[in-house]
Amino acid sequence: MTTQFKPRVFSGIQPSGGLTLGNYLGALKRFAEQQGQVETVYCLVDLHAVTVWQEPQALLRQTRELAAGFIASGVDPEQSILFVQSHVPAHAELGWLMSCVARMGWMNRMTQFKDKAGKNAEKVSLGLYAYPALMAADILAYHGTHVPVGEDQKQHVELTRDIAAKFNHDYQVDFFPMPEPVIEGAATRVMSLRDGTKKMSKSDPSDASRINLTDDADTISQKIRKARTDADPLPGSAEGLKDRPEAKNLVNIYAALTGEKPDAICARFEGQGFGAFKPALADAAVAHLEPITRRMTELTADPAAIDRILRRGAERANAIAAPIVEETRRIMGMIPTR
Ligand code: AQP
Repeated sequence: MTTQFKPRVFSGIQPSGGLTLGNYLGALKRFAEQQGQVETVYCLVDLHAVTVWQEPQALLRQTRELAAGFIASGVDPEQSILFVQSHVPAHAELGWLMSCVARMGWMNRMTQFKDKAGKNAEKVSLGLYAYPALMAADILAYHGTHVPVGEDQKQHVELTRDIAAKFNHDYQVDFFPMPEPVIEGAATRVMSLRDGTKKMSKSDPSDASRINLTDDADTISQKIRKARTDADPLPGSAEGLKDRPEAKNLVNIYAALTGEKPDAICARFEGQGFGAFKPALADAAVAHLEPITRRMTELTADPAAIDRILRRGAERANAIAAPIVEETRRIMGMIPTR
């Protein structure tokens, strides 16, 4: 008989830099929308962030800023469990156990590792390579069933399913659920403003490539005005954006911000150049992001209050994850601690 797992949403974001519009549309906005429908567990994954060098003071600041970004985007720390990964030992422990289940061949296929390591694969940390096994543990430590992510993380959630299935098969149990990646909406992959073939990323060396959630109205407008586009006017329907990555990206961002369909946006701006479209996009971005930025500034002014929220979240997270890890150890044949 297969176990019916209680639906539980789990997702995380790395405090590896300031939040971008990509993180907001691909993750935060959707995290807030999931609340109330099912139990929601959201994690600031600092153990993932340190797989590449993080200057300690910057990591501290970025983690608090990320917590403020979650809350300002509508994640309610009462309704959701909001916490820092390194505060809950279950992550590191289950990460090790899951890295003993994952196979080298599976890990070698992970495209994010190849992208991040580039030609430097011999010099990057072992942690960067093992990252997907830790991510699997993050999800499985809560018996997470639904994982809202952007396109870039789909492969890692699929690997989590492979690890869960192998564990269940090897130990003849039905202990871990098969988590589903939830990839929905117009902005599952927001692209760089400088290169429509690269995703918008908080660690891109070019600040002009992204909109940060801390950018003020003038900076947002300027970045959108300077965003790379082609010379053609907007087509009458979204179909006409095929093979025009930069144009498609700007229309998709507008759609995700306003809730209007890309087809309707194209029909409204048909025949007009980006000189007409960009100011409308800048207005929509500023109107949407301004209250979030303001709230983030208020919240980060009181770091002690943020730390209290995160510690309380860690207690709630630990209450779910610790018994799941204890049971994992028992299944594997380790002497119970109690
Ligand atoms: N450009 C994007 N479009 C849509 N979704 C995105 N996400 C990230 N970038 C985009 C989603 O945000 C969540 C958190 O991502 P993460 O911080 O854990 O790592 P990442 O995917 O590697 O994000 P970044 O911004 O590119 O960070 P760095 O530069 O440190 O690697 C995920 O759900 C992700 O899909």
